[in-house]
Parts: sequence; C-alpha cells; structure tokens
Amino acid sequence: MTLQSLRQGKLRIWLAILAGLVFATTPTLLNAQELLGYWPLEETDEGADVLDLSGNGFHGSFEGDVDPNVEGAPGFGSGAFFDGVTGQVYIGPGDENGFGDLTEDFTVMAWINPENFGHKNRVFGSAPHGGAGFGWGTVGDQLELTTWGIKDYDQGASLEEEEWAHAAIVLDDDFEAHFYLNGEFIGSQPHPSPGNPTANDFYIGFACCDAEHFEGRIDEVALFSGQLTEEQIKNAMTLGVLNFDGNVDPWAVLDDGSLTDPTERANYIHDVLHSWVGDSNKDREFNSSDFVQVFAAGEYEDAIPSNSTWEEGDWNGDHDFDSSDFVAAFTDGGYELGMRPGMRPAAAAAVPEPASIQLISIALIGLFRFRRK
Ligand SMILES: [Ca+2]
Ligand SMILES: [Ca+2]
Ligand SMILES: [Ca+2]
Ligand SMILES: [Ca+2]
Repeated sequence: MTLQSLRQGKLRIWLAILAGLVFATTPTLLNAQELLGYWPLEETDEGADVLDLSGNGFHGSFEGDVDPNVEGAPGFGSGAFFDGVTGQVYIGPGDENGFGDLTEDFTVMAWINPENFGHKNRVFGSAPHGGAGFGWGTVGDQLELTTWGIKDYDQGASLEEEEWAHAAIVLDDDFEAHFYLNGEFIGSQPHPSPGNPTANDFYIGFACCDAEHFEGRIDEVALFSGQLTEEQIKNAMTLGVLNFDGNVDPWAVLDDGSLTDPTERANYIHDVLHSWVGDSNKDREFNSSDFVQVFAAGEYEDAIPSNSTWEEGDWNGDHDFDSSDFVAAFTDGGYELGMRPGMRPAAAAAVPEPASIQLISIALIGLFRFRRK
C-alpha cells in the first residue's frame, strides 16, 4: 500500500472501523462511545445463532416462542417476533460479557414494533434478581429504562401499537436518562444514583419478569458504552448501527478503487464486513444466490469497460466482472461455508475442498448458460 492510497478518504473510513474493532478488545478508551453488542436479527431459522456483529462475538440464541423470520424495520431486512409470553433471545451472563458492569454511562437502542401496551414490553436487559442490572422497553405508550432496585425512568413517547419506532436511551454519568424517538431527543429524567452491577443473564425481548416479555417485533438491537449524541443516534437509525459515527456504507469501499491489493481487500471483507470474497448480495455468505445475482446483472465479460460493481460481480475491485473475479473468490475459498468462523460455531466452517470444486463447476455452468443467451 502506498502513502498516496492511504490518503484516499474512503480507505481512512475502513481503517477507522478496523481500529474500532481492534480497540473493542482493549479496555481503555477515554470516554469514547464503544459498540459493545449489535444484533441485526437477520436470522431466519430458530436454531441459528443470533449474531452479534459488533466484532465482540456476543452471539445469542432464540428461546421460547419466537419467529425470527418476520419483516424487520424498513430497510433493515429481517426482524424477530416475540410472543409476549416466552419468546426471548438469550445473550449470556453479565459478568462474562461485561454488560453487567454498565451502571451508568451507556446507550441502548433498537427498532421496536410493540403489539400490546397492556403490559410492559422489555426490549433488552438483564434479569432483575438481587436488585442489580437494568432493563429497558415500554410501559404503556412510554419508554422506560429501569435500573433494577433503583429507579424506573419513564418518558412519555406517544408510541403506537403495531408501528415501527426507533428508540434510544442514554444513561449519563450523572445517572440522568435521555430519551430519543425516531432520532429526535424527546426528554430527560434525572435520578441521584447509578444502577448496581450484575452477573445476571442478559436477554433481548425480555428482562425482569415473565409478565414483561416483549410482544411484537424487534430489530437492530445495539448496546454501547458511553453516551451517543443525537447525531450519532440518528446516524445509527438511518445508516445502520455500524455507521453511528456517520461513515458511509462500509461495502461502498469495495467499489471506489481504493482497495485493490488482494490481501488487503480480503482482510477488509473478512474483518470489517464479516463476509467472503464473492458475497455480492451482502448476506455474509457466499453461495449460489450470489451467482444468480451477478449473472442476472449480465456484465460478465461484456465489452463495456469499468462498468461493474461488487453487487454485479466485480469481486477483485478492477471495475469489471471477468474470470479474474472467479480466481479471487476461489482463492478466498468461502463458497458454501456459511458465515465466517466466529460468526457461528466453528463446526460450520469445514470441508473446503469439495466446496471449491463445487464453486468451479457452478461457475462454469453459470457461464455456459448465460453465454448461450
Ligand atoms: Ca434486521
Ligand atoms: Ca451472499
Ligand atoms: Ca465490463
Ligand atoms: Ca473484477
């Protein structure tokens, strides 16, 4: 990589994201906002891990009556439906993931679509025993953050049943809670003391008691240490959680000409996008649905120079879709391996050799078929 290319703006963005991922594992960041967990709920199968895409690997699992394959918030793919009685996502003990240490100075957010205001709908938090930890969600049409055993912070919000709303709550280091609805600040509630740390289990769609299970749909759940600004909350709501600092679409870097070194390009695709070379439909897997998409775009070895994007089959970044793109994807070797190791149990990532052979045959079949047209 040359210094010249380092100066290119977009590259700086991915370096920043990469740095964020590296720093996420080191404890000392002065007052910075740090993404601790991010669950986009793209799963469609109840048996699948509920992936945390923060880079920290706090994957969860579905429990009780949940439908993970429902339409999510507009623009955010799939969401999950919780039945209000038993449905929840188990995340893990607060002393293992560190969420239990959040007694002040943190931010929570999610897209929520509650269906019943007759009971509280907890979106995210810990079990309350011992009067420690926190849970947030709705009470009636209001937003509520509870530091267990300490304080119910209630904020009028005029939520609607069966309507998507983006909700965010910041608990600052003076123990005052600040509420945001659809990216706008709507009010603050003070209290003189922090919550208590907890080792209790954390959940999505649950916290507290059985009677407070979430009833309806949830999408894009995120937890940060530190206090996000209104602008950052708006960014997360409109651009996605990973872009809370106002970064452009992280996939766009693949098309701007700055990332053509094969190793650097593959590292970016693996470590920042959590995907494989070849994942044109951006679902973090490389499989036949990507072939369907790129051949449908119809630009394989066309006579038009520099007309192809990642979504259209330019996997190596030279702006055209040709055999060199298959070489790049073959070299990366992610075909039909599912999501990357670490994004789900290691057992899913095995047997590379047959998959590679399959990749070649599918590629050849695809080329043959589309050339005859
Ligand atoms: Ca989603
Ligand atoms: Ca894909
Ligand atoms: Ca072309
Ligand atoms: Ca290419």
